Amino acid sequence: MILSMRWFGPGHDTIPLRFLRQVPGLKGVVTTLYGSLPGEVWEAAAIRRLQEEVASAGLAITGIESLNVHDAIKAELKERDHYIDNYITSLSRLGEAGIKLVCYNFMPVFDFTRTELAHLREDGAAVFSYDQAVIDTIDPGRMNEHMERISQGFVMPGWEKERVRELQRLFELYQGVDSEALFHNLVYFLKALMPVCQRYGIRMALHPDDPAWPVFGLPRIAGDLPGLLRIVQAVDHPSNGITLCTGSLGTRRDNYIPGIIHALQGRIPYAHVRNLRHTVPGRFEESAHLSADGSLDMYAIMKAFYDTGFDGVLRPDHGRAIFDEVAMPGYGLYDRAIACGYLSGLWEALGKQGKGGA
Ligand code: DNO
Repeated sequence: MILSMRWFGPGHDTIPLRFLRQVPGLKGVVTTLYGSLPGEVWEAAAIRRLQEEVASAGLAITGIESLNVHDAIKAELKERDHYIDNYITSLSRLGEAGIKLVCYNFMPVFDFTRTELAHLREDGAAVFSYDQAVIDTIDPGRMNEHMERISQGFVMPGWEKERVRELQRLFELYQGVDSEALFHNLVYFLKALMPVCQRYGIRMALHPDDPAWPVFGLPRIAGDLPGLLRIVQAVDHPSNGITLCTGSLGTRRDNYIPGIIHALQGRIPYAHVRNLRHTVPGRFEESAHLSADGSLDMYAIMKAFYDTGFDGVLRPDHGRAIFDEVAMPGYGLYDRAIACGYLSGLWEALGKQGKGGA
């Protein structure tokens, strides 16, 4: 497993790379050209600059999260082939630079959705939380204002102001796009990408829907095992993979994560590992990574990765805001560093047990 942390790039991330370098066992960062909008072609020079900056801190870019997909592709607009060509050009530039892991999502209009980004827990830690009853009171066309209000001045990934400014228009694009159509649009996109992925050895890693059920009536196709299996089987190529995000899939109590990891063996190039606590149906709050703090069994999850020979990139996901740290919600240093220690500890123990003890 290639332990990594998400880093949003110069000017966007408040955490210096030299701090990340001090996290034990960290191999590199998963990053992106944070200012770029879906559909833009990534310039080779910009990729190189990012790589040089990361390398100068003694780390490597272990993957891209995300290379976002333009809505024309997801909603099958007439310009979709143009945007697919742009995507392929960006992929080939990443491939030329030796970057071989690309995370993306195929959620219409919004990226991940939360009602609070600083929900206070008993111990004073602030976490992301979700309450369907609250979502049901929000006008979908104003969800961007809600996110802006709760994001403490940071631009949250997938919620770029330029894109979500025209939410009403975005919603209109998806009228008539049901989950079946969305699935076929994904398959069309993936089939077009496979030659460039094959050429450079790039592995695409689809991020599951978060939460893993339809929000604001928009279709969702990547929230459970049958949905994910259908996707990997429809384009049956090792480059068509999944980001196994325990926190997204784990929003649904009926998703048994270790079972999903086994069923997708060989098709998981990338893992997001985090925990959350279910409260009442339709409601959850994120927690510390520790199994005892949430509803997911981190040992069973890491064991499933270990037993299936997982050798991809793994990173802790959303951290709690603790120790008065000021950082992008979910992406501070302290709690994610604690998580790295915990996940590395589980992994070391699994490795030593696997070899009959050490
Ligand atoms: C949220 C993240 C998502 C994820 C994208 C992948 O914190 O997990 O923004 O990066 O959905 O494209």
